Amino acid sequence: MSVDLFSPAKLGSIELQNRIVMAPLTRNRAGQGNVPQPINAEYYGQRASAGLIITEATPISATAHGYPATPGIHDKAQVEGWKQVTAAVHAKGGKIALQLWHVGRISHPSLQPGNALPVAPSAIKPAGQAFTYEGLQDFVTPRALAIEELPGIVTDYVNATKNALEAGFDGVEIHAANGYLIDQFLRDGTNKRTDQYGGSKENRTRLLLEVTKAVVAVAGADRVGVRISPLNPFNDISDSDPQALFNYVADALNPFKLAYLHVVEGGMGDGTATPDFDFNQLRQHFTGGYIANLAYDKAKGNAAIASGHADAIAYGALYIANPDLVERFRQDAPLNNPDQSTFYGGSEKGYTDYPTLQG
Ligand code: 8OZ
Repeated sequence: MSVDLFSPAKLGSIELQNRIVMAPLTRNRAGQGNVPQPINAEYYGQRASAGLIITEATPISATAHGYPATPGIHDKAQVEGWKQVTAAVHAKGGKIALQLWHVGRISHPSLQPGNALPVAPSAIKPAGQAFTYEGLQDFVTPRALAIEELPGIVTDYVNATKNALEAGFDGVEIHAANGYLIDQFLRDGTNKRTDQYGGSKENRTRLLLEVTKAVVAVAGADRVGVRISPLNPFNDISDSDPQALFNYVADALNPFKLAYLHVVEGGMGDGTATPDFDFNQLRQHFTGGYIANLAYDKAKGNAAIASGHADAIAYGALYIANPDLVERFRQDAPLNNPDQSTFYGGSEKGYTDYPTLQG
């Protein structure tokens, strides 16, 4: 029998009942103090038939925040809140990994402790505006992290990983994608450092490797994934040679024997990839499990699994609108359309009220 989206899989030590993964999705519905609420547990529990759920990006420290109402994993109340989420998913036989997030420069003083400047590899202001509690506000020029501060950032990832395990997660995913802190270090458009964390691609990858090593030491490599987005220009990120950079990133991650590499295979928005980047080549470089994401449907997902390109496929927008996506794919049933106006923030509308086939 051939392998397809409905075949079980093992990513590291995480056993998936199928290869349909719920992508990380920012929904801005955490409660006071960035604490997960019962409604968040309900939302994730509704989607527990996925082979693996990856949570929305989750700030690892107070300074890692860059958006309103994103649930953190850096204090006791947040850990208690997340316990409801993992319990809801596990009660239905699902698996769930927490995505570890530091936004770096994609923040605003109003979202920072003491109204401080956001931090980044270099003091370069991103084009665009931050989502704040007071509405959209222009990004500011961030403060470049001193080299002495980097071990503290790694420690924040370690503490967040310990918290995630205490909260009952099956794994953690290091968010190294979409123009946030680790991606800001990786790219030569945002990293102009002259120390050992800037310059060559080896130096720019150093922070990712240090974070990965430290997180692996806590969780075990077989419960750790890394997400990258070589082509995504989101958050004003750029690089002069993404193919060379991310081939190297894959090579450098191989010795850890991670559970998986999760790749956003294009630019968010239209899903188109610039023709000069070859995701198959990137895949060849990585020796472990591979989750592909962006603009996949059922047919493309099955084709990517059958060809050996991917071990599993992560679906984002489709998972917002279809809590029973696995069953709908199984039956080739019609899919609900996601309502963009309720993606970020709000209540149960557009969050926990999408119908299943059962109603
Ligand atoms: C959309 C809106 C806000 C945040 C990402 C965490 O792109 C995000 C995000 C996406 O990884």
